[in-house]
Amino acid sequence: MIATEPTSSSEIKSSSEMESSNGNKPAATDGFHLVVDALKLNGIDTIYGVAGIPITDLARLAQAEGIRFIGFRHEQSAGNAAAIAGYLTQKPGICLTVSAPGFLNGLVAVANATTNGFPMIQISGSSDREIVDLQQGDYEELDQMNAAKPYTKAAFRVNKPEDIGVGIARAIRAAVSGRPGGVYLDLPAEVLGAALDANVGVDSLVRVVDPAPRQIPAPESIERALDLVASAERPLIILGKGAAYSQADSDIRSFIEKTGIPYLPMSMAKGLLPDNHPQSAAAARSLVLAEADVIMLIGARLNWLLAHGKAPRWSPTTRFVQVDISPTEMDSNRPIAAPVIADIGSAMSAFLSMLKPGQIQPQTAWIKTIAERKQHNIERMAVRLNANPSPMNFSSALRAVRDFLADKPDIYVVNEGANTLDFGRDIIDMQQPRKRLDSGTWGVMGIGMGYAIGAAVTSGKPVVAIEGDSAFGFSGMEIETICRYSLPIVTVIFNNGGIYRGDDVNRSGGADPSPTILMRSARYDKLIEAFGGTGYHVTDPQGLTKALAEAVASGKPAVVNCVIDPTAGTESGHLQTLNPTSQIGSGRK
Ligand code: ADP
Ligand code: TPW
Ligand code: MG
Repeated sequence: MIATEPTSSSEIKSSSEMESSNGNKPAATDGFHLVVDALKLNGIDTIYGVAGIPITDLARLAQAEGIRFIGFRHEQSAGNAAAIAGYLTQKPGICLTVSAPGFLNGLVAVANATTNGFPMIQISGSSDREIVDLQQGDYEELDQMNAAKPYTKAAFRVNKPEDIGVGIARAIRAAVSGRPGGVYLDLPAEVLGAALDANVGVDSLVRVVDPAPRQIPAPESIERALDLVASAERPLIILGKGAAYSQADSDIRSFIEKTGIPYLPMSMAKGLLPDNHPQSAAAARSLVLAEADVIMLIGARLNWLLAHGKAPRWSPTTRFVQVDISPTEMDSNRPIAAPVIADIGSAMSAFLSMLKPGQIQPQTAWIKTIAERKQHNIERMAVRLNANPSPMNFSSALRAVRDFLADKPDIYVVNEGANTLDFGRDIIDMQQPRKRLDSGTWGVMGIGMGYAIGAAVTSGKPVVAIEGDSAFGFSGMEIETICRYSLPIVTVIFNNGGIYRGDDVNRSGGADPSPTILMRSARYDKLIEAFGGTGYHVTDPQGLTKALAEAVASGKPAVVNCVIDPTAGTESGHLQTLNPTSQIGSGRK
């Protein structure tokens, strides 16, 4: 966590304390130094970014002062790396960008972080206020702070160097307190370059005390929730990525095991309890959503990923407990009978301490019904999983990945695509919390290499990124970044020659490929060879297993071009219902 003790100027070892040359003149500092000092004072050890005017020297200085700088090929990936670093560490990830276009490139990642509840701060250089405000046409001119506001949790601008400390403190608090999110901090070039008396500078810095304060639940809210759950005949717990973020892993597990309630993990909450846990209802998902009478949401929103909690997938009579740090999340889709407003760590320990012995009894009939459905579904899925079609399909390729990862719970899994994502989520079991990182709340493409880099840099652990061929393309150039920093990332590209499928046709009969078609003959494995990494080209599950084993054991960057049957996928993956079908007959069934 971020340092928590108060500070005084005497205890700060500042990069900006320059020796006074004549003993009379006070030593000077400047905006660049103050930014670095403020970040270091608050425990920031890594910056993800792209250098250029006016922040090149900021990046250099940060590196010189011991902050790790990871330089990317595109700001969106730098921002995604910062966001996932924030999710994994509970410290705001920092993304540094140049003005206007660099800023805008990074903004997509900040917006995505805000949507997902990941704490990050985009710090961007900007051009002179007077010129921007009068729209006189500066180099890379843009009113960045106002552009950022609608997409961020908070946006700040620092207008004088002595406010840098406060600006960074406010950005940190905004990013990590309450529901975490993306924050924008605007640093005009003239503020970065402005000189300031070094002592004044040191005194202006702020060490943020308790940036994400615990939010203790009201005891009556815990009691109300326990009473409701105790009255249930068919209770269910849904764990979301807020639960994973909270790092209350052992209390969450104890509560689930003590009460015997079946649970369903949302995709990034997989691994909070191991996926093979007997109480997991993941393999009976439709049944439990439709039939549960009381559902306890823990760090999960009733958004589109849960069909808004609405019929026909959900029972209209289900009653809800919702545990969330954000009070305004309640009743957003379904009425919440028992809201618990708290951080999940505090809520779970309150549940455990207020739970009376025997208050919640395992509901044996319900548990038996779920077990039977699980068994049935697992058997059905096994038929698909164990088949060996040639060419490979999503199931047979993912079986190889699943089996390879089974005894390596430490490995991070990044996953994006449509079919590649949907099958990947269902087939690959997770055993540890926060090891699965995916397209998240927006179902966005382009997070792959950024998340992989953020996870590898913060953890030092290996990452396997399972990418649709389209998904990979959004951040593919970061393969060079991965090689430049020699990160232990193995990127497996499920190459089915397109978005969803590789066999779509041009309805005009013309020579251009269909809008969803990509090059099936593409040799993504050769891309990484240009940067000194290792490429593999595989066409069957055995080849995939072998490539994974070799690449992961090497600890070096690798790309596996994994050839998948172009006819294996479905349009929009599992989201066909969201796809309006054309009235003019061009829609794929
Ligand atoms: P999922 O997509 O996995 O269902 P969401 O991102 O929709 O998860 O929901 C996460 C929820 O968790 C958000 O409503 C957020 O406010 C909440 N949350 C995040 N961190 C915490 C925390 N530390 N304590 C309590 N709630 C949290
Ligand atoms: C930023 C729309 C959703 S899924 C997808 C796109 C382009 C790619 C699916 O093809 P892929 O997977 O990755 O090859 P597969 O296995 O089904 O073949 N732009 C953004 N985000 C989204 N979600 C899209 C476009 C989309
Ligand atoms: Mg594809």
